Amino acid sequence: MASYKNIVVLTGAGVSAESGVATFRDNGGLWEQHRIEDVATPEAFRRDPDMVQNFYNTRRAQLKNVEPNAAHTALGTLETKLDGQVTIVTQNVDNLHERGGSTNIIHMHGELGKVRCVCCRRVFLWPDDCDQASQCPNCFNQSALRPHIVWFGEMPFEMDRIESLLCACDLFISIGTSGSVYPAAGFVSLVRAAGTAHTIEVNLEPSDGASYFAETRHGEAGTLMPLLVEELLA
Ligand code: BV8
Repeated sequence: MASYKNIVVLTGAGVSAESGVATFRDNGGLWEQHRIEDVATPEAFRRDPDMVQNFYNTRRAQLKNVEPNAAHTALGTLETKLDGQVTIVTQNVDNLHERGGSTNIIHMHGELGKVRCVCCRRVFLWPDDCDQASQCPNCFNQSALRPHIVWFGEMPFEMDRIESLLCACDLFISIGTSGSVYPAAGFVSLVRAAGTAHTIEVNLEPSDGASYFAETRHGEAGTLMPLLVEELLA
């Protein structure tokens, strides 16, 4: 395998599946238990903030019971050992990439372990439950803290930086995502339009965007990623 100096890795819920974190669209996934419109939109939060806060409180609590898997730790090793740059752009809101050893991470859809004040817009680490009685530690407003999550209809974080990275990379790897949500699902097209980067999809099954990738490896990320990282570091 060629040697790469500037790798961008996009991850989705599938990279955390073997850690026991529910995905969205697999059997038993989150969107089977809840409608997106009821828990992951600004309108839902305005309509029923307690329902939305509970949805995220439940997932935040689950984070305490899961561990990074071999895919997370393989990516941490890649960042540590590659003679070049590795950037993780994750759609996931869990903290398993951090706990797997990666440090160069962009959480484009936010983070479960943080809340944001809708009044003063400050962001706070928040490992426990958040509800309408929670008070902003900065401006002391009550009922002002929301999950620091990008909901449907909201602009993902750091898009300019992400687009620059995608245009400059020489390898784009997509891991564990169904390719059904934009703008993340369009990243591979942006990489292909920008130049000559190699593109690899690592997914349990072909994603909606599989045909856009120069190379696809189908199977469990926890098995495939250590092998791919070994090739990249050889
Ligand atoms: C925006 C945080 C604009 C919440 C999430 C048409 C074109 C372009 C856009 C749109 C469009 N129609 C509608 C839109 C807008 C919308 C969208 O794309 N909708 C979809 C449904 C069509 N997008 C948005 O709203 C985005 N914002 O467009 O803003 C804008 C412009 C100006 C001003 C303001 C706004 C924001 C979207 C972000 C929503 N938030 N997450 C939360 O977590 O609760 S989305 C959520 O689902 C994830 O973050 C992720 O992004 C997305 C997809 O999930 P995946 O990660 O892919 O997981 P999934 O379960 O689907 O798939 C798992 C995969 O893993 C499977 O393929 C499976 O086979 C595989 N797998 C399973 N196990 C393993 C495995 N692979 C390997 N190993 C395993 N062991």
